[in-house]
Amino acid sequence: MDKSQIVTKIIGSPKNPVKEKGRAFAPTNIALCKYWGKRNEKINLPLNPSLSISMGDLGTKTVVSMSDKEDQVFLNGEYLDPSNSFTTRLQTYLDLYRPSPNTFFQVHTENNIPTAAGLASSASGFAALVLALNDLFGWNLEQRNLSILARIGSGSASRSIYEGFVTWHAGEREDGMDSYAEPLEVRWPEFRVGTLTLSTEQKKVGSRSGMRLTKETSSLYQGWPDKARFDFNLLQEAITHKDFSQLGRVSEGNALTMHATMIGAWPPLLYWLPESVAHMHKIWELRESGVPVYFTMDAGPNLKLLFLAETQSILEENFPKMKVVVPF
Ligand code: 2P0
Repeated sequence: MDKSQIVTKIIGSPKNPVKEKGRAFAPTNIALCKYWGKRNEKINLPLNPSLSISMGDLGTKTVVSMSDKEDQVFLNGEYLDPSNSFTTRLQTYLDLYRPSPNTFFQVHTENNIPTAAGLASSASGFAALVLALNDLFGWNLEQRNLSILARIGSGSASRSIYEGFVTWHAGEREDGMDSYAEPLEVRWPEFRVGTLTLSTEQKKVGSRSGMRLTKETSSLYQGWPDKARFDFNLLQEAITHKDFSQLGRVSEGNALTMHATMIGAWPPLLYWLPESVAHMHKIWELRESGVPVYFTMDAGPNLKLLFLAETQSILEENFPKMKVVVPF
């Protein structure tokens, strides 16, 4: 099954817009149980379930309309050259929704994620685009189908359709119709995520090729899907009972295990910088001294701290550059 067959299954054949402009916002998200490795690369089907927290009002706002000449993409108010890789990736995705081959789109997309924060924007970007298209074409799709359409743009975008804690089921079907995200009905207003930006350099190996390399060459990868399934269940339990230390332990262990699989790849994939490791030690020392703080890391050198409101001031003292996100 390819992307266009999935789109046809969900929206039927492409239709004309029902309004002039479609608008939407979607939050970015940080995984506590990571998505790492695909069972199908064409339609982004994961080998393991994942669980994330959406980052409140940090994310992407998108406005989409039709245009008669050519596709036009504006990022943060700036027109992008048609050869820009952001534009071409978007165009390939928009091909799935054109009412006819000579209809074009104008897309205005704005990220309020500080570009230096080390927070992925493809997740909120594809989720906001799908939600804006749903508005433009009047599809009135249920969220599960919106999540599937976002997933075929970028895996982690399936989770950015929702706020709060979100689970993404790996699914088993070849067409991926059982691989969608759903929100957990738990609000945790005291929950905090602190972002520590240690480097803003463009990474040499992106997530997409990093996942493939790890799956194909790391002998440690074998154990990953089972470990992730186990952590996924423990995290759901921790969230349901608001057990912060279980949430922190499992999230930190899950991130470190994912990184261990990458380090075991060949050529080795090590996203950490010396500063990343220095900050890990600092967090472990603080924890030893009784401060309940944990971290998670994605495909990059930056750390995201997990803590509760009651420890915010002590952590701000220890990490003056940390930016605090309040997800609820
Ligand atoms: C995650 N990451 O769960 C994991 C942890 C990076 C590390 O999802 O190929 O950009 O578009 O499906 O979603 C990044 O992968 O990859 C990612 P594609 P995506 O957040």
